[in-house]
Amino acid sequence: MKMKILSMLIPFLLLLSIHAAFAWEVDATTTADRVIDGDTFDTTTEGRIRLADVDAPERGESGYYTAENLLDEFVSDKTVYLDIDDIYRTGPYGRLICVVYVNHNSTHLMNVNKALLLEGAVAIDNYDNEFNPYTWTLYVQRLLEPQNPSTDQDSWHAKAIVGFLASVGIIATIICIAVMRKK
Ligand SMILES: [Ca+2]
Ligand SMILES: [Ca+2]
Repeated sequence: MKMKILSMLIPFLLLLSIHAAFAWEVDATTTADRVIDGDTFDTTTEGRIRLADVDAPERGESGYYTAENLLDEFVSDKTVYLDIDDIYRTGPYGRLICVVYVNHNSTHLMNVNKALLLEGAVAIDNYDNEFNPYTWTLYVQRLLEPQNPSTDQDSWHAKAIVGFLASVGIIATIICIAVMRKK
C-alpha cells in the first residue's frame, strides 16, 4: 500500500519540480543602454523592453523618478537576461514584454521586475501572458552559462536540461534506496 502511494506520488513531485525549475527561461541576452521610465528601457540589440506584469508611475505622477532611477540602477549598461513573453511577445508600440534578470552573484540572477515590486516602485498589473507575478522570487538559480550567450542559447538550455535530469535521477535513486532500506 505504502509503495503504491509512493509510486503515485513520485511522478507528481517530479512534475512539480520540473515546473519550478523551468518557471523561468532566458530567451535573449543583451545589454541595457537607456532607461525610458520605471518600466521601460532600450537595449543594444533587442530594441525597447517593457517589463511584464508591472506598472510604474507615469511622468508627472508621484513616484515616477523613484521608479526610473531604481530601474536605471538595476539595468543600465549591464547584461540583461530576457524572459520574453512566449504568448504575445510584444505589447503596444512593439515593445518586447519581458521579465528581466541581471547578474546577482556567481550562483544567482536577480528578477528586476520583482525587485522593483519589493521596493514599492511599481505595482502588479497582471496581464494575460506567460507570466504570473505572484510566483516570482527575487533570485533564481543561474543556469549553466555558455561561452557566448547571444549565439549559444540552445546549448545553454540543453546543458540546463541535462543538469536537471541528472539531479532528478540522483534524487529518485536516493528515494528508492531509502524506501528499500525501510522495507
Ligand atoms: Ca519566455
Ligand atoms: Ca501575467
